[in-house]
Amino acid sequence: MRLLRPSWSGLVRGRHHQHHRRFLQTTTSRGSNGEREEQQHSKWSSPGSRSEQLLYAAFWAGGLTLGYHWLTDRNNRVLLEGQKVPSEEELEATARRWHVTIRKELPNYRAEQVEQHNCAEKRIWVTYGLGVYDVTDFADNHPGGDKILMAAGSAIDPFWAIYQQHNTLEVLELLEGFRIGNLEGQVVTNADEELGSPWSQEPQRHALLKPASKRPFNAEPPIGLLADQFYTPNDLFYVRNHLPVPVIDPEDYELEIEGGAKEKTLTLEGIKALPKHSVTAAIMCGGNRRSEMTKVKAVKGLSWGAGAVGNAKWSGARLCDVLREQGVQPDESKHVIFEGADLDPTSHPYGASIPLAKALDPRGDVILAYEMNDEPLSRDHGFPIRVIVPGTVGARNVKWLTRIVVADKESDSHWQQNDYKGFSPSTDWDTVDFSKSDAIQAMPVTSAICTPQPGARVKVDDDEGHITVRGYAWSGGGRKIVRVDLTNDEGVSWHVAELEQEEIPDGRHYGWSLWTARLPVTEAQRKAGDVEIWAKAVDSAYNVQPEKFEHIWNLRGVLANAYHKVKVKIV
Ligand SMILES: Nc1nc2c(c(=O)[nH]1)N[C@H]1C(S)=C(S)[C@@H](COP(=O)(O)O)O[C@H]1N2
Ligand SMILES: [Mo]
Repeated sequence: MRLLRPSWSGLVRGRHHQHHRRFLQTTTSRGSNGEREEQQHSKWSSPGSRSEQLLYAAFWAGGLTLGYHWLTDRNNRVLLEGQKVPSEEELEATARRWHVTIRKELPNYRAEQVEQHNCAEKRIWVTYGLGVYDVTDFADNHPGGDKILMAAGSAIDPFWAIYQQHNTLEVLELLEGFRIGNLEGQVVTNADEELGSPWSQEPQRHALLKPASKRPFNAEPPIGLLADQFYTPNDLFYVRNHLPVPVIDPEDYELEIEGGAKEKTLTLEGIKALPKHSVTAAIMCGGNRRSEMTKVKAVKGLSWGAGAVGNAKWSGARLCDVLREQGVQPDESKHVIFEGADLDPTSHPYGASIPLAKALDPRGDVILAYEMNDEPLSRDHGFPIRVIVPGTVGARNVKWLTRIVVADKESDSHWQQNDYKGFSPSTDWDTVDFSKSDAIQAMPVTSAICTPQPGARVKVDDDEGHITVRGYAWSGGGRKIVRVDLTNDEGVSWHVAELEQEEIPDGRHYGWSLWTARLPVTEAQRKAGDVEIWAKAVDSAYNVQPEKFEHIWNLRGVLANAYHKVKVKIV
């Protein structure tokens, strides 16, 4: 199969100047709003130790996926000695300038010279922009530090180009402390669009999708629009990419299937020739509403509002049909692993898995989708094929699906093993053991108020003294929403919303429910002007949202399903 993939996988292995140059060219347009936002949402109470910072830097410089999550939100500051405490802006400006600044007091090195320093014995050098850095101590100080060898003797820019979350002020500052020279004969241009940059082939996006991070692209629509339509318009559907979007020629597309009696490869036409099945399913990111949880205490991860969810009609072939045809037998202990065409810098594809039981269950409605709301999938949403696992956390709905494996074990991907798991509020980054928690599959019940928006000036309906509130509710595992309760007096009185939902039996109810509630506003509230509205949904198992985030807080900020609370002004 010939897949046109963004081309860093070769670059990682390569050690040539050509590559240096290409890497360099991606550096000038860094510093997007996304990471600034992340920093704002993530004040850590105490700065880490120096060695901790080195550890993070080692991970980062190696482009290790595990590391980038750790690094993302560290807001610790490393001040160079003798420096007075500068303002945030000054620091930012300085840090951003460093890698494009020639430091005259330091020697110049050619790329070939840097290349020699590719192991601890010869010292480990890397370049970033115009800077040459000796990062040997990063590698020495931590067992995982050997990951830095991937960048040893070459540029770390491509890692940043892919995981731009690393491109934080504190890391820039830390790195500059290891600067030993300038890279000779390099021109820094802004050529992200240049062929060969992993980001040169990103699709156009709707202007209303507000990025939480630009590279990889992660964005949600304005929440105020979310409850306008039962089916979220495709181009406003949130996008959650961990890597650059792969370019796939539908003619060349092939899906490998391993498991059962035979191995098989399906073409796009082959998949389309199978019986077509449609399912309405909401897809929700495990990090949806993280920005509310992080207010209790900082968590690591993209700062999603309540818009990392959308509802669509998905159409394609049923996975159970495909697996049965292969002769796959039910086995409660097995898993189905999915791989995408998007590769990380170590050439590992995005991957995730689900229990085989879910995949084989006709009522599980797992499909190999090629249509979203009756249109071909867009590139951002997984063109030409993605797996839809209704009722299951977004992360398992693998896009750009290229491989399905029936296996004895779960996917060993980072995203299955070391991410998208819940923990106790008392678990911190020193005590966390990802192997001890189950991977999130079915999502818990949640809801959000879409209108009015926080801070909105809401007019009271004159005749009846009500305000109108609208939003969405959803629960995982096919559990239908049975009720949404609202209060504007901190739970003294509750008002049941009217639901708009599909008539699908419980257990197989995968779409979201939109709801509308009319809340009476008292004279006192009118006078005071401020009202806080709370929403909580109840699913068919009578599971209900927890009241507050304090008791469900977890270090990755997933499963953020406490009551949604919105303060508005009554006018
Ligand atoms: N191949 C691939 N599949 C993927 C991802 C990815 O980065 N690569 N992100 C996952 C996550 S975490 C989510 S929440 C959903 C988002 O789907 P969407 O972008 O279509 O909304 O896709 C999932 N599938
Ligand atoms: Mo996600």
